[in-house]
Order: sequence, then structure tokens, then C-alpha cells
Amino acid sequence: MALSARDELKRAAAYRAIEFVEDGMTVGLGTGSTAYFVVEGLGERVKNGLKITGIPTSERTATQARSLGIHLATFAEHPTIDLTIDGADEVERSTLNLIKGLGGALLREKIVASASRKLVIVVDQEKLVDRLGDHTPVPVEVVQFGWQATSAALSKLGAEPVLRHAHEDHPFITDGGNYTLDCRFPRIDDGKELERQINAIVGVVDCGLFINRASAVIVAAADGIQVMNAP
Ligand code: DER
Repeated sequence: MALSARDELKRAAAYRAIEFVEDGMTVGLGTGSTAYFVVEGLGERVKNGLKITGIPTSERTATQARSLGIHLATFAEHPTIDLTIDGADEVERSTLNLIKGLGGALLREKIVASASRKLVIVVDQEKLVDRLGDHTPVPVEVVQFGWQATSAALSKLGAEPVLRHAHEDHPFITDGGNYTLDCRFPRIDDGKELERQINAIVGVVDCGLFINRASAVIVAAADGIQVMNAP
């Protein structure tokens, strides 16, 4: 089936990122439609003899990786990860700070990112923004119990929290068994401080602000691929 123009860009960014993967690496495998192409490309290289160990950031990524013969492990065997390749929902041009989580996997993604020596993000050009929050709400993963009170506390930070649903009257449940509140903020000037305030709220597990975490961002555009390195 022919790929859309946007999927071609996502695939191009993904295949460029795979060039960073070396034999013997432990590789964090991201989640989402761009990370899908990363796992696809790694599967091809594994078929050609590449030896890697994958740490998946979601059950769906684990299923895809297994189907392609990629050896998976847990943090028990590999507490440190050499390189994680993942997507993002927004990339702030000037800082490479990210909003992640629209794919529903922010908690495992952030745990894997935190345990990684390098985090390479793969996006198409539409994900680039001048300021975090320009296009995307900040996903916040919260425990189910008392989520309404947690939502009220997030509103006090200036957010408009919306409970994410999988179907009409079924809230989306993350791999970790939690809810997600998508929080649109009017303006985000200090992502680190906002992340601290959000994560200080009782009931919040973590949020999709990935501040000072990306080592590099690979951006695919119609006129080519750009590798942006963190300042
Ligand atoms: O949830 C995430 O952070 C995922 O990486 C995802 O939202 C990235 O978006 P994509 O599906 O366009 O790659």
C-alpha cells in the first residue's frame, strides 16, 4: 500500500535515525506512527544480522518488535539503555524541548528516556513549533482514583484538562492502568517549571513535557532531512 507524503517523511526520519544504531546496543523502542517505522527498519537490519536488544515503550511496540524478530529485554537485564529512538508531538525549535504523549505511552517513554544515554527524536517538519503548547495539549498521566480532584488541581495551574477517551464512554487506559488528562495551557514560557508544578500534584504520575532530554532531533521535510543537535 502506498504511503502518504507525510508517512514518507516520518519513514525517512526513522531510517536516518537507525543509522545511529550499532551492533550490540540496547535500544529503547519508541511508540507512535513515526516510531513504527523505526521498529520496521530495525527489523530489516536484524534480519540482516544486526544484534540488538530492544526495550519497548509500549505493549504495541513490543508486539510489533517481536513480530519482526527483534530480541526484547526488560530493565532487569538492561537497566541502562545505549540509545532510544522515539517520536514526539511537538519539538520547540530553540530548545529541542518536547511535548510527548498523544500516543498514550508517555510514562514508559519517559522512564526509558531517563535510562538512556542518548535520546534521538524523529519527526516530520509539522511537529516543529516556536513555543511548546502552540499546537498540542500537555498529556498528563494520572491515577484513576480521585482523577476529578487531580483535574481540579491542574486547572489551578491554568490548564483546561480533558479526560482522554478510547471510545464514547470508556476512558483511555494506559499500559500502566492510568488515565490521561490532556491539558491545554494558554502559554508555556518555562517548561521545566511547569513540569515541576504538574508533577508535584498528588495523583499525577507524570506528564508529557520532556525538557532537556533530547540529544538530537531528526526532522524530515520535503526538501530533505535535518539533524538538530541539543544545545
Ligand atoms: O506519544 C508519543 O509521544 C508518541 O511518540 C507519538 O505521539 C508521536 O507522534 P507520531 O505518531 O506522529 O510519531
